[in-house]
Amino acid sequence: MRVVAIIMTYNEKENIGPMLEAWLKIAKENPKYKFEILNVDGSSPDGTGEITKKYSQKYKNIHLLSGPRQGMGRELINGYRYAIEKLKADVVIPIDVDFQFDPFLAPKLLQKIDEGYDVVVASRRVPGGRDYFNWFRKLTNFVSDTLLAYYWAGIKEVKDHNGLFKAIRVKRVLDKVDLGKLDVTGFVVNMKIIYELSKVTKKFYEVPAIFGKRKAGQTTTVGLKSLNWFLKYIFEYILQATKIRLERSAQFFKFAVVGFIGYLINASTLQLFAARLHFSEWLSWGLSTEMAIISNFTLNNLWTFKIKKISGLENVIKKFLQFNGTSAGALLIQTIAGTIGTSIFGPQYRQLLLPFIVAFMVLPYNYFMYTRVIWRKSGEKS
Ligand SMILES: Nc1nc2c(ncn2[C@@H]2O[C@H](COP(=O)(O)OP(=O)(O)OP(=O)(O)O)[C@@H](O)[C@H]2O)c(=O)[nH]1
Ligand SMILES: [Mg+2]
Repeated sequence: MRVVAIIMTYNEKENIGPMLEAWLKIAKENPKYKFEILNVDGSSPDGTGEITKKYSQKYKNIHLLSGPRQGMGRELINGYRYAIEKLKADVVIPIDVDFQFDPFLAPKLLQKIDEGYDVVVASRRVPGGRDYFNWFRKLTNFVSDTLLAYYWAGIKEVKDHNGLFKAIRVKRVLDKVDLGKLDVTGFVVNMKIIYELSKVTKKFYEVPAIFGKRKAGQTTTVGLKSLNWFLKYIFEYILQATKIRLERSAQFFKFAVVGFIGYLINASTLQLFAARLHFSEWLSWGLSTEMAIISNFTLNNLWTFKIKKISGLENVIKKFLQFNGTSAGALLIQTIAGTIGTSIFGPQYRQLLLPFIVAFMVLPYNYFMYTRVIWRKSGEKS
């Protein structure tokens, strides 16, 4: 397994050497993984990149990605891309250079990846984890992490959204994320990536981590010293959290509308087949349910999940059959319960039986299938 550590730096000449040494040591102590060490440096004027360059001449698994300072967000995305495309990463581990996170926690994160988790976060918000923030940072972190990310945006996969240090599986996880969409500059990038990842996997894990004091050098991003940057980052955080909130409610709304249309189609075709065309009872229930399934699939594909729209005839057919597969139970339940119900109560109760069956049998069944399928199949949301 190829693991790429992504070390972010801006003016960190005191820290970069010890951090590279630490990763060389981790690589030596954990020979079961193949480590590549990538320093993403925003052309630090203090010569941080020069130090990495010297190391890279001596160690061929040390790499430097240097470019103009674009802020943590954009540069981290460049780092992910470089790790995936150039260094062929199976797992990426971004980390701060200043030893606030202990890099020697990495093997523990990797162990959880080996166990099958896709995103393993070094977390200060689970028992055993903690931070040494001052009151001001505690406050800003509470607002951004707990209020904005957890409650407002509703990202409940993890409790700690703002740390950089985490292990992310590439195949079918990070490579499914549209990195171009992560167009942010500040530290909100960490929350945003957790959100994008939550669309492709539910396999998150938080390993307790202690976030200590910076080992050397000075803070580069947040702090009262750079009030402008600070306000800009906070504003960006509020904006992004709100965007996520809206995206989620819009999707839920569309999903509900599609379901309602499906119901109307179900009810009207049931009436048509059974009362007008005098099809047999079970055929009418079965056919009308299938009509609703087709409508739900088509509208959800074209509208609700437009972003991830399935295209290409072969793919559409495959997905449709799969969708039918998970709906087979609903089809059976509705056909059997409908036919039996009508034979007991009489055909005049058909239109009353339908909502009853949908609400008390089909919806609970779908919910069960949905959660079970998601839990079983990692990285794939059908
Ligand atoms: N490439 C790049 N790295 C950056 C940039 N800004 C900050 N970093 C790095 O990102 C990491 C986190 O920044 P820090 O300044 O430590 O932010 P912080 O941990 O919130 O602040 P402190 O608690 O004071 O350390 C460090 O490794 C920085 O060197 C940037 O614009 N570009
Ligand atoms: Mg720091």
